[in-house]
Amino acid sequence: MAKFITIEGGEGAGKSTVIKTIQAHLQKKGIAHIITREPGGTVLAEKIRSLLLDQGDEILLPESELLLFFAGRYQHIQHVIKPALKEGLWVISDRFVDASFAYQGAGRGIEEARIEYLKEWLIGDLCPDHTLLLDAPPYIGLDRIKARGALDRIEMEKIDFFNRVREYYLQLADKEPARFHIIDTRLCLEDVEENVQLWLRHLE
Ligand code: Z5A
Repeated sequence: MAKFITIEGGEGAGKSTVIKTIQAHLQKKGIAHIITREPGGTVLAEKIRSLLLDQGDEILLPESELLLFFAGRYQHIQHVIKPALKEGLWVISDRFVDASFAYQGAGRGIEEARIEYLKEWLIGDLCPDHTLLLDAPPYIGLDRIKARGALDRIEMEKIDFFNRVREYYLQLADKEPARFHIIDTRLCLEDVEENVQLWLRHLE
């Protein structure tokens, strides 16, 4: 049966790296799937991604930021996620709505009830079957992405912002243990990959 799997975590936690491991595993097992991401996932939502991540001349206000994430997400759900699940494909998404609660809620301070309202309205009962949370103290991920090149608009936030995001994710994982699986990405790449493989075997 089709599964909807999301990958969450802080900046540079290793989501892209882990998704390659998941993709290789699904290909080996002959499981039909798509890999997608938020913000993004459709032509229009990728344009919204640029609005969200590029450094612009005008300050993007937290509420506008939240609404842009949800606008892209709605396109993504209707045009990509739901059709793929309906076709029986597994959907692996690099981030989904948990990120709005973590970043715009805990990070920016937008009231959770407002995000919950958008979630109920636009997402309804679509919920990931499994969420892999890649966890490491923010300074580790930030050092990794700094080594990779220039930072985007959100990556330029202060460390306190990322600490609140991390704390939120860990609390959510604690509240929903059946959906979440946490992988410690302080470990070296080989150990992270081995832990991802173990988790994948457990999913089948
Ligand atoms: N955002 C939001 O605010 N609200 C929302 O609703 C949504 C998103 C959906 C873009 O997301 C931004 O949007 C993001 C959250 C916000 N904020 N920021 N900043 P994104 O997912 O596209 O971007 P990201 O979180 O910054 O991901 P990233 O930079 O692409 O990182 P990653 O995919 O998690 O990591 P990676 O590319 O796999 O690894 C980074 C580097 O570290 C790379 O050189 C790896 O080789 C290295 N690495 C990875 N793992 C290891 C280990 N274990 N050891 C050593 N080195 C490692």
